[in-house]
Amino acid sequence: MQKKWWHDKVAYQIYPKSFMDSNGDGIGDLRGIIGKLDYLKELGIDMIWISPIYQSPFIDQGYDISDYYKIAEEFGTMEEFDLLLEEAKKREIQIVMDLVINHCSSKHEWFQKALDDPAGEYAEYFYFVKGKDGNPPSNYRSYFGGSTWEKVPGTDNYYLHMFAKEQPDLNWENPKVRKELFDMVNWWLDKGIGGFRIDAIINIKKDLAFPDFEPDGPDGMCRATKMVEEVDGIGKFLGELKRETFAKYDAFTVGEVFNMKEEELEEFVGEDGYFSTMFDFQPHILTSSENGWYDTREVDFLKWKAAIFSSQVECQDRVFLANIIENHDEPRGASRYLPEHARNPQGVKMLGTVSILLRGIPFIYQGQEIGMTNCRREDIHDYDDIDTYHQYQVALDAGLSKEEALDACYRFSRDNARTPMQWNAEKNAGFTMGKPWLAVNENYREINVEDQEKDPNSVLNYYKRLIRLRKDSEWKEVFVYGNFLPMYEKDEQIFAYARKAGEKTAVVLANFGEKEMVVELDKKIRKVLLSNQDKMAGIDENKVILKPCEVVVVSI
Ligand code: TEU
Ligand code: CA
Repeated sequence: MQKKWWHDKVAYQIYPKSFMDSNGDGIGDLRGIIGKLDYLKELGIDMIWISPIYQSPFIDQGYDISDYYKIAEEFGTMEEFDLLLEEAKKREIQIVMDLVINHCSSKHEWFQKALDDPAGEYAEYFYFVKGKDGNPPSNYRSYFGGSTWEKVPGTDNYYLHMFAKEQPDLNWENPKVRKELFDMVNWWLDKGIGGFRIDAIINIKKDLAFPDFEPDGPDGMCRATKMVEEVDGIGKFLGELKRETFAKYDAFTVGEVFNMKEEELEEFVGEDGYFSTMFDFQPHILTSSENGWYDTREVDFLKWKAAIFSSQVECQDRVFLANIIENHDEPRGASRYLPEHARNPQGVKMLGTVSILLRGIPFIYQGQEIGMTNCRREDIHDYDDIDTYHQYQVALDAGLSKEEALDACYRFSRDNARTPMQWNAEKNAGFTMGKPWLAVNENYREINVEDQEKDPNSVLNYYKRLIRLRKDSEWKEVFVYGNFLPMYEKDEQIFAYARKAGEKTAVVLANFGEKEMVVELDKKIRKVLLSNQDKMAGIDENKVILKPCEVVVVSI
């Protein structure tokens, strides 16, 4: 495999609104991030993906951009962004921006001009489509509920929005739109950013006939992703995007790709793929239900392990994945992938280990490194996220009680990952001197950076050792490029795999179960490379005793 500068990096996702507030307005900002670069450097981070910081009305928390060339005043100024870039470079940290080009904000001047003249050239920047007998052009349900079609005032046209009605989809069929977007991407790359995380990109290709599909819910509509899955031709757009932008800068790109056609994997992220890599979401979509969050299943350990193992085995000779436990759209891993008895610091260290030593670029989400958890709210109005309000209503419409609907939000709300970063045990977890835009998780007194920095056995200090092992000069080749070899696949407690390059083999052994286990290896154990125990239960020639929540990495 041709080596690339990003292959051996350890990445960290910052959700800027919740990371660190430097000016007391309760909203995280760029100066807050600058102040934490040393913390991230010490953690072992080489690359930071920052969720959108462009000008936005924040209907969808910045994923609705009203000016691609401006920094949202809530986060700071372009000068502060340039300072962030410079300070990151000094620490050999690459900055990766979030690229949201399937849609923009309805406040964007393109859309405002389109509304002013629905027959003019800017209407062509979007999908303005005639209704059918006074109804929307098709029966698609948006990601956030309701029709994907909104009336264009004063006309019998509708405009398409896969997400919120304040996020009109950009018309990629229009070469003027593609040129505007490519120019913008190159403008940011010229500033010296390392690359982009590419938002919701699978949605950019539409079936222009907008056919109806069999309804899949009580609202008589069909999920819009059905159209996305059925239509061909996205490659034309993505190939042009890469040629006209990323390829010119050797930029790193990581696709947020759901609903991709299996057979298109290499096209997307192979050697000459549209993107450098893409997130492996197989473990995350395992439990989701098309009916909604209320209908999701608990994680089944064997299925979860199988999902990770099959991604690793299927991809390792073909593409380079990016692995996550959580992100700004997903529940906290510590509250999702750990069985009840393992929801403790040892379990969190174990979960981090089995994920971060996989083949592929690890992306750590802010707060994951200290074991932040989901946050239970007493009332739906304690939530902010547009998708949470939508899913709460879906649960009520399905006949659940308010308590049950609220419990579904507790388990799946995107706000679980958006509670302020917990820096210390002071007021508002040290995130802000003001009133946080979203209330902190009350467990910040037990889970915070400051306390964990002082405790050699903390999750944070374990994560530092874990990342150091992954980057250790003796083991780097193994963990970055080494083969992935599944082990104990059918075992209902053990999560184990080997990583092998040349003559060097490391084995990861973890006990997710409630009983002590003896694990036998077919080779002699040479050395313990990492353990989450200050004293291991037992180890001899080719056997390891693993207590519940115990993880160990050995060389054989
Ligand atoms: O998410 C794209 C996406 O597929 C979402 O529908 C995601 O699956 C959902 O939010 C899970 O609840 C991206 C961003 O990550 C998300 O934050 C934005 O809301 C969305 O695009 C629109 O930009
Ligand atoms: Ca602020």
